[in-house]
Amino acid sequence: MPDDTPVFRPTADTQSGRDTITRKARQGAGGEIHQSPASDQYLTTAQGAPVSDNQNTLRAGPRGPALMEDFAMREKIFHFDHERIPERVVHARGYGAHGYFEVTDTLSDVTSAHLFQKAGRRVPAFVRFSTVAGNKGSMDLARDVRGFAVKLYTEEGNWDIVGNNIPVFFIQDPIKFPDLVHSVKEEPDRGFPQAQSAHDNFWDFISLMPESLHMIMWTMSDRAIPRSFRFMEGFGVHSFRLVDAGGRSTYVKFHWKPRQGLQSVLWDEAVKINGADPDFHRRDLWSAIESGDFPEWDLAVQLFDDDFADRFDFDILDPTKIIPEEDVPLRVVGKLVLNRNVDNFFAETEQVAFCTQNIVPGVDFTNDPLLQGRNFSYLDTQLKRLGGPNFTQIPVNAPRCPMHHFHQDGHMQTRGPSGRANYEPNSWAKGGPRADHNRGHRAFPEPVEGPKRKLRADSFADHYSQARQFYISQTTIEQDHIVDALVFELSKVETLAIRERVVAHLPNIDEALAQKVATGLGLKDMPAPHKPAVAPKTDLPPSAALSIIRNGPDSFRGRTLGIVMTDGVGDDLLDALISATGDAGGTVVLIAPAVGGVTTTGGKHVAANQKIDGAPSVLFDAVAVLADDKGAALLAGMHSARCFAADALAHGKFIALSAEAATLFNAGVNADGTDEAGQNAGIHILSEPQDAQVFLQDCGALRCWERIGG
Ligand code: HDD
Repeated sequence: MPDDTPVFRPTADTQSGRDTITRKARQGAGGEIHQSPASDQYLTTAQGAPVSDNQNTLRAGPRGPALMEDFAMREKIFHFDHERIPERVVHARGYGAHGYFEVTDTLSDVTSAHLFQKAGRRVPAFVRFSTVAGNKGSMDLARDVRGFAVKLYTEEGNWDIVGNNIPVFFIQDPIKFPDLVHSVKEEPDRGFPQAQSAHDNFWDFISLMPESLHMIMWTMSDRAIPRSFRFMEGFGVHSFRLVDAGGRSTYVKFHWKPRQGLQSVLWDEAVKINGADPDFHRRDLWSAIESGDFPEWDLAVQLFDDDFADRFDFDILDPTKIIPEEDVPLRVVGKLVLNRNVDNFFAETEQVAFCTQNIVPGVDFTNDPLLQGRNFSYLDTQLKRLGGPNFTQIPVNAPRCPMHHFHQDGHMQTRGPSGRANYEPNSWAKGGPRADHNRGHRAFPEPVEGPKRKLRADSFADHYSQARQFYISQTTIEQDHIVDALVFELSKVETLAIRERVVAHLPNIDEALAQKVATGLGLKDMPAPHKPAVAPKTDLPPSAALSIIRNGPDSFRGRTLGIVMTDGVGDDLLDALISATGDAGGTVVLIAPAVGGVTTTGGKHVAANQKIDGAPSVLFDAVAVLADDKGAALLAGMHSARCFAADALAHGKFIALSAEAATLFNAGVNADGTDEAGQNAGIHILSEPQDAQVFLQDCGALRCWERIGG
């Protein structure tokens, strides 16, 4: 094997103990290390008293009753009993990492925010990605929106951009949020389904809420089954304001663009990944960071003014609408890099508290009603989840800039300022702290008037035009996936009337879409179309930015090749494939019939990372099988190897094979790689080591659509 073998991403399970110790020792975060190589540590209670016996409870006689007096036993069980905190009411399952945000282009022309005054300014960041509907223990590849919550620890306080990987939302008014969430979560009588929108309650709600249809197009698209957190975009969703030192306001929408490109899995892959590795996304992020392959996103802004807002076809305060990049181009102003895994999942990822209300001077809210409702909900929910108002003192939540305020006491208070003054104004501490009009956050003084009424603006009434724009912006492959997703989801709906009500909305988006879904569901008659409040616009142009396939990766960087090898694998081919993958910035996972590894033709022993049963091809971006005749026959007799091959073929994976392994994949493959049946696009027979380079070039594309009929 070559010396410059690409780093194998350690699997969390096999590396945990050893790795954790060195990592913690290196970073020293929090100061405390559970497992220490030093031998002079002894076990204590939480009060610090040394413990004499951690195996046996204090007893009266060897077979007698346990004694309440055993304070060490009582403290241990008491603490264990209280280990859990409520999981997030939505976005319960998530994974976080640390990094930094660096300004690459100043925004001083539009905002007074200190951060954006100078290119090169860098602040620490913490990001938590999540699914929405599933509970904390649910699987990563649910068809769902992904949360993309960013906390920037700026010199003017914490700024949270609590976004999603989809730029619009289901509803326009926060009063509908509990209904939306109730409808998608488990049905209350039976307590299932878990982490799935494919059930009656969700689609019942959607069918009665036409404003959700644009978002539904996004959630039925491949956006809802990303390949990993690293390959997805993030959006602030709402229109915010940037405000300059002179008080001038500019509207802004925030976009996070992955430098890795966009990539999603197929639904059949998602279903199988959930079984093979329910932690697929969190493992991917952890492994990438652990191996030094730090994911990066550009922060891009769309800036616009009231003139544009007045001209635009839709209300810029409506969170169910995008502003196409063609209408307001993106301006890249910074980069986000995630370069450090958490030391303790609970302390950091679980306890991190994002609040949309956390903004900094120079940034302000708009009257987007959903945003205004969120500003209440997030602070409120942290109180419930984290148990008191002092959650801002938990290290992951604490600002990294100086803080001076008169809040005091409360549960779990760890801050104990001395002195007499705990109110303001006071005459004790003449120097302050005092509010500073020039430095502090000032709300943009937008004049507001109007009668108090519960109503929805007419400018929010068009629910279909942008749903249509999204649909026509997709490639044919992606449109087919939307049809398949709708058919799948609605086929799980037991009530015919609900299925029909959903289908009745679709002609307002696209006639052919409606027809295909109706056919897929086997509906006897096409239901009468739902009558929209406002006639949908049919002249909105497609936007290339909305397609994943048009914005996919341009190389194999950050992606993974799974190589199945058997005894008798050729040294040259194996080495060449590993080197070529490393050169392309990818990672190799070696798979063998036994995890102990194989012996090459050259007599070298090569250890495997995975046994074939535990490493189905759905876990990899591309695959290879290197075997001699005997190895190929062995694999052909293994169900797991046959499934590996069948799935790789069906999912359009790029495939590299030693000539002997070709039969496992496709009876039609000729050893010389010729393809009479036309089924072998994307399949490379490696004869010479240099063929590996050509293979890796092919792998730069998303997948081989040609073979699977895209
Ligand atoms: Fe929310 C969590 C994103 C609408 C109420 N939301 C939460 C998280 C993300 C979002 C990423 C997870 C944060 C984390 O990782 O800790 N939510 C959104 C986006 C929305 C949105 C992009 C629409 C544009 N959310 C929304 C509304 C409400 C909430 C309308 C309530 C009126 N969201 C919450 C919450 C959560 C939450 C209940 C649960 C856990 C938490 O806040 O910290 O307050």
